[in-house]
Amino acid sequence: MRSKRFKWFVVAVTVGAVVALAGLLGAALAGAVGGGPQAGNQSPTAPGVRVRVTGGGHEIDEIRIVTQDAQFITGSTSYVTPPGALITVTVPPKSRRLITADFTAETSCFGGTTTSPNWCLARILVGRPSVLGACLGGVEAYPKADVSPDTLTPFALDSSDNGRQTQQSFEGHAFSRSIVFANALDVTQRLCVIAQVRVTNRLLRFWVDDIHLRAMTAKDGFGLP
Ligand SMILES: [Ca+2]
Ligand SMILES: [Ca+2]
Repeated sequence: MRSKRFKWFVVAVTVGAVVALAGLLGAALAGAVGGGPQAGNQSPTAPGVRVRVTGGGHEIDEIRIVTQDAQFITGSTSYVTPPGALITVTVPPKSRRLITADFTAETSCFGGTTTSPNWCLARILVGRPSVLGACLGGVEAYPKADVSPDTLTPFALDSSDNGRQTQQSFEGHAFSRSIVFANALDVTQRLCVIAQVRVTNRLLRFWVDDIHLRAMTAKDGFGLP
């Protein structure tokens, strides 16, 4: 026959397990009903992750696509827009739209030096289209890797592996960015979405070819301020 001490041990373990399970369930519910991260909040999380921004939208309102199959090559250390990597979307009066953009291309990041950084960078901006076809006053969409407080970590779409790669190091690469725009005006506003690229030193070259840029808007955008 089992001793009383053993029975109390079994009771204590059972109660402990129930309490732990209740705690886990409570934490999950708290997250579900608002105890967790909120849409649009920026909160420091684990070391190495500086800013987390969340957001979204409801049904898709617009999808705009541009493709470009001519190669583009640059050695610019300032951001430049590959020909054709521009798209426009609209935001109706008194409304908020999630604008989300996806970029994919064949790239080659080659040359450079034997010391870091030898990166080929990319970003997506949302701005105002000009009559001459430019995109003015662009704001970087999230994650704002290029203006992040986590300095020295811009977004490398490609790399030359410290000068070891050649022009023949063609690779398919892609990235996505999102932002919410609130139109407080009584008229529809047109916005431009552009992809831009640059290199981190003048000995590097960035080849970009066969671009597919897609921008979508979704109604009732939230977060991603
Ligand atoms: Ca091509
Ligand atoms: Ca590469």
